[in-house]
Parts: sequence; structure tokens; C-alpha cells
Amino acid sequence: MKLVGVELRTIEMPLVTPFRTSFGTETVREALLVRVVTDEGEGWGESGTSKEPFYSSEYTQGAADVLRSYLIPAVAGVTSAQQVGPATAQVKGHRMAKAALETAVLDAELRAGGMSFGQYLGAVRDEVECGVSVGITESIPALLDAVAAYLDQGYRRIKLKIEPGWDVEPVRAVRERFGDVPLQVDANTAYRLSDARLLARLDEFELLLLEQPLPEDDLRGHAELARLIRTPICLDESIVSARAAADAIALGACRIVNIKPGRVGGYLEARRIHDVCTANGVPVWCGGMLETGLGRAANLALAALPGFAYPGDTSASARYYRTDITPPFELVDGRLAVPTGPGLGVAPLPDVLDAVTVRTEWIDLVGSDGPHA
Ligand code: SMG
Ligand code: MG
Repeated sequence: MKLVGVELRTIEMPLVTPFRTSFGTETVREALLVRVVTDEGEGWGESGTSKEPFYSSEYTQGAADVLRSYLIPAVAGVTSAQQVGPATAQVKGHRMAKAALETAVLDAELRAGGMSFGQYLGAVRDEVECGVSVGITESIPALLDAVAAYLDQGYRRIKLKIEPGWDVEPVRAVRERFGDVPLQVDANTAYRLSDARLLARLDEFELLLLEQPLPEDDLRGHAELARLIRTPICLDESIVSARAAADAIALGACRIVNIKPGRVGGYLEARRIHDVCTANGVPVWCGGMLETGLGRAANLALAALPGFAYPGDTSASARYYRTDITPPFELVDGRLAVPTGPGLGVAPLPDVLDAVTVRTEWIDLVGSDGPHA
């Protein structure tokens, strides 16, 4: 397989409900799609970035820039997705941008070979249990209404976003109203170790986990916190690689890991993290970055690996978008089906895609064989 060129496409997708977290409110997802064209066909990838660098240091137009200036030129000569990581290793960080490119190359490769993402990654299930991540709302009654609606739709686990001032009381209200529904919380780094006593007040609610309470570079703080609270700590932002996962486990900084392929540089590294965690007896689950159907398809394949022990933030298309750019993923009995077609098993619907596209550019790789020639 030889790369001919790469298209970068910025899309704007209005969310069905604003998504508020401790770092801001998202109402429109600005996403970046990568389409790789090869001599054998094409492949798609989606960057997990948002418009602003508030979840992590990456953001959509920053990802577009590093792809155009550095990452795409670096993969001119690659012939397989396995080579994308080594070919782009000189560029520090920018994992979401790298992940989008590697995913597009992998999609092209698997489509050409007639193999699905699930088969390639080692999926052992044909459907996965789904949870839903519920943003911070303006009041507790509004939160209870939102949770009630999601439970009615069949979601098998509820995750509440928390921040200082919106933690113990919303969790208590959800527990009182909905009983022992599987429940977890996500702080997106909003607390400090000095909040340990406050966070320990969550222990009485028997949460599945507390996700990323402290800053992403504070593994030691998480290890200390783990000694002060009973709720299992799960890391998201901190786990940027298989090595980071191994370190966090060795330090006792987490008992559970959220795997997001974008955050870690792609599905190959995501699978390595799965393997490291599984070898250490640490359960994992699949996070989400408000992906369109493209990113969702690949996440579902990953979530079907054996170590994925909790429902993921892999919700149905309708949780996010009135019209997805792929045929919609629909919840059936709290589960989504893992796509079975070659590659991602889904492709964008051209008319929908065009309607949400705000910018397209083409980076030609013909005649540029790159460092792998
Ligand atoms: O894709 O359903 C989803 C969103 C899940 O809560 C979610 N993601 O920290 O885990 C997380 C957040 C980050 C979202 S930033 C837009
Ligand atoms: Mg999180």
C-alpha cells in the first residue's frame, strides 16, 4: 500500500445538548477528519480534539497544523499503520493528531485487506455495554431529569461530571432517586490533594470509580489520594502511553484505567495499554471524546477486547448529534453493535459530511517518498 495524499477536513457538529465539564461548556464540536488516499483505496480517521485546548493541550486547528506541517510529510513512504508511530516519533506529543492519521492509514489498510478493526485489534464480543457521561447541569432537578431520560433509553451506567461545588450533593441526589444504578464520577483534574477529605465524602455512595480527580502530571498525588479514600481511582488524562499506565499502576495511582485512543496516540498504543493493564489485573474501559460515527466505530471495536470490564462512554449517535455523519449507532438493550465490515465498517454519508464541512485541504504525497523510501 502506498499513500497518494491526505485530506484534512474540519467539521462543525452542533451537540443536541451543551456538554458542561469542569473546564468549560461545549455546544458545537469542531472536529478534524483525516482521509488517507492510497493506491488501494481510502481510509478515515477522526481527531479527538475539541476547538479549545481545555481537556488537554491539543485542539482541533493545532492538530490540523501539526498534521499538515510535520506528521503527514513524515508518513509519505509508509506502507502500513504499524509504521506510522515510528515515522512520526520525532514529533513530541500531539497524540490526538497522530492517532487520527494512524487510524486513517489503518482503516485504508484493513479495508484493502477485508479485515475489520475488531478482528485486527482482537475483539472478543460482537456488542458492547454502553454508559453515558452526563454534564454539569444548572440545577439538581435538571440533572435528575437528564439521568432519568438516559436510564429510560437503556444506558447501563451513569457518569456524572463533577467539580468543586458540584460533587457530593448531585451524587447524593442521583443515588437517592435511582438507587443502586451503576454510577461513577469524572472531575477532569478539578481537585487538589488538599481536597482529599471532601473527596472521601463520596465513599458512602459506592461509586464504581472516581475519574481523574487531580492534575494530569500528578501521579504521586493520585497515589497519596488513593490511600485516603475508598472509591477506586481511575485515570484518564494522566495515561498518555503504555509506559504511563505501567507507572501509574506501579505507583498505586489508579485501580482502573480509562482508555481513549486519541489521548494515547492511536489504537495500537491503546491495545498495548489494554495489554499492560490486563497483565496487571487492572480493568479498563473505553472513554469518549464526543466522536462522530467514525471515531465511535473504532472505539466500539476496541471496547470489545477482553480487558474492557466496565461500560464505556460509547453512547449512541443520538446522545450527541441530531444527524451523525455516518449511519447512526443505535442503542439496543443498553448495547451498541461492534461494526463488522472491513476497516471501520462505516464511512461518512457524503451529503451529511458536506453539510457540516467548514474547511478542506489536500496534501499531496505523490513524488514525495519521505524518510521511508
Ligand atoms: O464521548 O461521551 C463522550 C464524552 C465522554 O465525558 C466524556 N469525555 O474526560 O472523559 C472525559 C470527557 C472529555 C470530553 S472533552 C470534550
Ligand atoms: Mg475523563
